Amino acid sequence: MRRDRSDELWRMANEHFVGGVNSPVRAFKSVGCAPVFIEKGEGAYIVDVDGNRYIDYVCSWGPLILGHAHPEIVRAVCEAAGRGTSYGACHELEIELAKRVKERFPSVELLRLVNSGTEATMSAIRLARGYTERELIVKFEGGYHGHADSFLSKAGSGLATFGVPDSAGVVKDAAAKTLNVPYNDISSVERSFERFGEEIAAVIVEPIAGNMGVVPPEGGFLEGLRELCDRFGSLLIFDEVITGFRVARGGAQELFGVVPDMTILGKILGGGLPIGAYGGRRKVMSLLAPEGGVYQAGTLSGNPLACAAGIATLDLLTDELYRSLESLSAELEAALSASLAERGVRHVINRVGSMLTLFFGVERVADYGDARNADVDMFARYFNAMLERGVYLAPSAFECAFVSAAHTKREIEKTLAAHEEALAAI
Ligand code: KE4
Repeated sequence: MRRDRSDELWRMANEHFVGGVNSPVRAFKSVGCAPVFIEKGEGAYIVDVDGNRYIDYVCSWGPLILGHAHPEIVRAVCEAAGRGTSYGACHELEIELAKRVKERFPSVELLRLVNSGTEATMSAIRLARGYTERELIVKFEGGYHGHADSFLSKAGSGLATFGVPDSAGVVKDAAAKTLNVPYNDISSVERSFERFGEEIAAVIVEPIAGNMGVVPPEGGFLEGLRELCDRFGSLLIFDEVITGFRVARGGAQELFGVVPDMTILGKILGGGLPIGAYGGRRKVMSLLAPEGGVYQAGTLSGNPLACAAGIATLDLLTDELYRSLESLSAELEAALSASLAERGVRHVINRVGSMLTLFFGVERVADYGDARNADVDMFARYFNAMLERGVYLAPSAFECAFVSAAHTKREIEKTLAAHEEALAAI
């Protein structure tokens, strides 16, 4: 596969950006090759600057549930742009987007639009602390909620489960206010609440984990979080940046029937343009400025182009579209798994709807500890072999593959053919 132009751009990018990228995972470090530079996206495909076409299972890390350059979204964005790219003032499109969110997420009585998932989660944590007048946050090992200090905290050693910084530059206090517990382990959460319950402002959870690879909640886990938060007066925050509008019109909370106090949204909400949102019960949200004393603001919040793209996207997400996403994704999962089993390759595929992860070398992944036992070297070889054969997977073993509405049986067949050749080659 020719990569001359990508390699030339990679050299140039490294002169301008740290590590050549604007987000670390794009550097392809964990899969041991230089990234390809994308020229354009077309439906289920991306085309790189050397003219190589790939079936895209990254979909910009989730937002592109309708595929690349969907004509309806392009039209909506161009039309909005013709009326100006930003007002920094109230406008009707933000109301239209909010109505669509509330129709799908009845737990959201009021919301606030921001510009990224990180901005939404960090603001929601501040609001939860302001509302409860408590400081501790519970998150889950392997959960990712963006790069705010509170979340770059990992389980400390020793008895205390107080966090220690998981990144340079994070002050100890910020990390220490975060308790890290294993995902799907409700008894660990219960023990944390028994020790610190009166100090816990909120539990933040990916209701279906996507950032350790896909890890679905086991029976009773989300219900258990709801019960503990009710018992101790803490807030339950569902980070649905990935799962929102992905696994169902109303996200994981619709799928599992557990109602959080706050919901974080992003990705699909903006149809590929920069956006984030947090929302929930009126009683909680009303503490936000300008109504209440919890401050949060943003120059481009509610940007009209992002709202236009989001409205166009959500209006196209019909029940029929979810049914076809489910059947195509199930077909892909079954065929990949059958092929790997036939070859005696130890693996497990975790899937919910059109988000899935293939883990090599393990047979069950129910938390971060399990995920870390996966064979990441095998994944790196598989990633490169699939890339060579025109299939673009996430360049990390601990991410999701996404099927979009632009993928058809033809893309699945081509993916399976590439998969057979890749397995033979690695
Ligand atoms: P952003 O700040 O990247 O828009 O959103 C942060 C975030 C919050 N919550 C969840 C559940 C998320 O998955 C994310 C961001 N997702 C990663 C990939 N899994 C973004 C990709 C990247 O970091 O480049």
